[in-house]
Amino acid sequence: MTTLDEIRTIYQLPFPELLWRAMSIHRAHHDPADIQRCALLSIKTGGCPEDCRYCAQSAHYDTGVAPTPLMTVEEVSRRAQRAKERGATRFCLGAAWRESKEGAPFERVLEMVREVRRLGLEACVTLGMLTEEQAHRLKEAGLTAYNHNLDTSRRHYPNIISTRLYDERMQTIRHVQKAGIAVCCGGILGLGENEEDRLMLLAELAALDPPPESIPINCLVPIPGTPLEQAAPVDPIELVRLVATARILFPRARVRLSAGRDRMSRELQALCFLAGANSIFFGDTLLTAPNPSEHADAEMFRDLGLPDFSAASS
Ligand code: SAM
Ligand code: DTB
Ligand code: SF4
Repeated sequence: MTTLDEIRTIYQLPFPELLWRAMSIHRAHHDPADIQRCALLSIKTGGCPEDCRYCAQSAHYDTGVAPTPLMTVEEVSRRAQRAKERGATRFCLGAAWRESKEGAPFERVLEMVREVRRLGLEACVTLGMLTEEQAHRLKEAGLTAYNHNLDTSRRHYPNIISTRLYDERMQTIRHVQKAGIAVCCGGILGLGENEEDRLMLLAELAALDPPPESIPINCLVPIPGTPLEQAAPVDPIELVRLVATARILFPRARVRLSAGRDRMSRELQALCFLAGANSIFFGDTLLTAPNPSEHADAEMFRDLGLPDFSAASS
């Protein structure tokens, strides 16, 4: 197991050394030109009972996000086909739930997963807390990965969310692992945490067995109406250091440069890809917040000489 001291030593290496190590490990395990494109769809937006202080969808804050009912399987199918045509290989479905519902809504989500798999896409869902039984049923439906973020360090967590415990997150992750589904688990930078908190989050991820298959690194998208609307932006060099450290600690994982790319320069994103980020969300919106336009991403990929984005721009 990697200790916090070891993680800190890596993170604090001189920048060129850190980047070189991350690049070497990246190349040993991946084609560095292969950046996974994930499409993201909110299948049930807003009205969430949790009080996550960063979230546009929490019912505790007045963010102007109108709650919607659960989407139909037909609509999900249409969106997934469109995403596939634009070069997505993974389709991610998000629901603003505290825990996954039983009965008809859950059956519908299972059907959505089957449909996404039928289209030949990887399927990932994020539905809040899951029971062991629900995890098994998702596995049977063909689910590729379950996204459940730890968000921040255990000690900073209560400052961000008061309606659930870190250990409840851990328990859902265990249920997912037990069902044989890959875990997608990461966090958010810019929640008022310090460097140590970020490294502690990486240590929590490193203690998972098996390690996460993918690690989303989100930068806070500040949402007007939430307690974190005025949070300071993440320092770009700190972001690159964290991506590089994650790459070194998790050689095989997809490190996903997730929310917040709309406020990043192309140069910063390019540095993140050098440091080992090899997955993005693409499409004009994330769940509720803006993402770079498909056109801007296609252009960036073309300029970086990264393959296969041409279909998206035509
Ligand atoms: N309700 C489920 C849950 O919380 O697990 C699934 C949906 S939730 C929106 C998925 C993840 O999106 C959160 O765990 C958080 O890491 C990320 N997220 C939400 N709002 C964000 C924001 N404003 N900026 C960056 N990341 C955000
Ligand atoms: C993840 O780590 N980031 C995505 C996905 N998993 C579900 C969500 C980002 C949400 C950004 C805020 C919004 O769109 O409301
Ligand atoms: Fe609800 Fe998820 Fe948003 Fe928290 S992050 S308020 S659980 S939708």
